[in-house]
Amino acid sequence: IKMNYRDALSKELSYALRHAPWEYELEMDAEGRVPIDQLLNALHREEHWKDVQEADIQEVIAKSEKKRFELKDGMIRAFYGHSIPMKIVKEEKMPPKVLYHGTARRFLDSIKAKGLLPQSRQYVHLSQDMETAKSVGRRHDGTPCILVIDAKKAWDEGVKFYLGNEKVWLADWVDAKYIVDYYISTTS
Ligand code: HQG
Repeated sequence: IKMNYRDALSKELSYALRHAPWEYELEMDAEGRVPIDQLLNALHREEHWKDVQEADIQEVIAKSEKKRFELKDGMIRAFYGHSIPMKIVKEEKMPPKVLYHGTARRFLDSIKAKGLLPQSRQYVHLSQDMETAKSVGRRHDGTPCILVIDAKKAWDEGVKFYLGNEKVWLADWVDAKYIVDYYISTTS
């Protein structure tokens, strides 16, 4: 399938699985999984997706630079990014010692005052490495800011962390006291 079709399908999957499963009449389990057949049937009702096949979704997953979805045992889910009212249950896990968060310079004052908030999503999204954080931040600001989070200290003090995928970590809220450093990324 063509790149444009793949990208559009990826966005459609994100929308259905993260933000609006009811528009597709999907029955989502506690971890955010829905039966792939249910999703395909819903997509087939739309003219644009009438021919989409499970193999196309497999191709979206295989060729994506980010690990956004899991397709396993006839079920598909988004690993992170949810905004629906039902809070998706994520696996609690000990984080690496340090995590990063890429954001916009214009959010810094508010972040210093209130800590990292999930905003429109269910969880705060943190990155395993600075490069990933930089690309996340660039979605909000051409010259993004990378915050360094002392995840070990937070974990030791009882803050819960959850696994999104290998590069994306989740938390309910990150107190500003755990932001120990930050960089403004002037290079690409
Ligand atoms: C900011 C993408 C003001 C926060 C990415 C961020 C990620 C605050 C923005 C995933 C704040 C929310 C999520 C506070 C946090 N005051 N602003 N107190 N606390 N913020 O898009 O983390 O491509 O909802 O810094 O790669 O940017 O979709 O979250 O800038 O993994 O798969 O509020 O989505 O993945 O923005 O991105 P977002 P995010 P996909």
